[in-house]
Amino acid sequence: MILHFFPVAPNPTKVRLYIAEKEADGATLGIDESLVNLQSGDQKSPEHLARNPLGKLPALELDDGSCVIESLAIIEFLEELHPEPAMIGRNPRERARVRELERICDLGVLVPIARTVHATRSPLGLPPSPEIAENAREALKRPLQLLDDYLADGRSFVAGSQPTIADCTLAAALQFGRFGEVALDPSLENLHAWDRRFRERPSARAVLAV
Ligand SMILES: N[C@@H](CCC(=O)N[C@@H](CS)C(=O)NCC(=O)O)C(=O)O
Repeated sequence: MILHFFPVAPNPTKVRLYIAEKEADGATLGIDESLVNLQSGDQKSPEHLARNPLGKLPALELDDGSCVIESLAIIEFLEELHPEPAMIGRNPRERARVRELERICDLGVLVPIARTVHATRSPLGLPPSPEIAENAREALKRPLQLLDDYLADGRSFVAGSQPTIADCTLAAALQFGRFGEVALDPSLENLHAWDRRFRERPSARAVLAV
């Protein structure tokens, strides 16, 4: 299998962090990586459009040549192939909890951070929009505060005592925020502490560039 990615781009990054976490705990996923340069527009090349007609990353190319697109679908697919270590919970209730947190990290944090970055200093060359940036910064506040409140109980990871896909999505989002200079409120002390801890992990060190 080949994961088509671009460094720092948050959706490929969350998949890469997930793979690195699984492998750090002993799983062998057997995935090669291939860079598609977003800044050169290679995601819109015929070669990549054949993998993902939407012209986006990531795409996981399977051995039969077909591709799984959408970061969360890729992660769920890999988790079914390699259930250990479990990164989406071990029973229906745990899985629901992990998935709800991952959606909060994605829709509540990653998406508004990406909107802010693309509306201020877009690496893809999108035009600046102060209004979009302001709305996205506002939308970010409540989900970040909620995550900070959850982390206040002393848990090591977003969903509890073990890393899950929610940590991967949040770490990918915050990296893109650092890249795009999206300042996070310093009063979110639990969130900042989680971020510092997570970035010390071998998985994060191997994947994160910013
Ligand atoms: N919902 C998709 C979003 C994919 C996406 O927007 N990827 C970005 C990189 S983080 C991309 O490829 N952008 C390039 C473009 O839109 O041209 C997923 O989760 O995979």
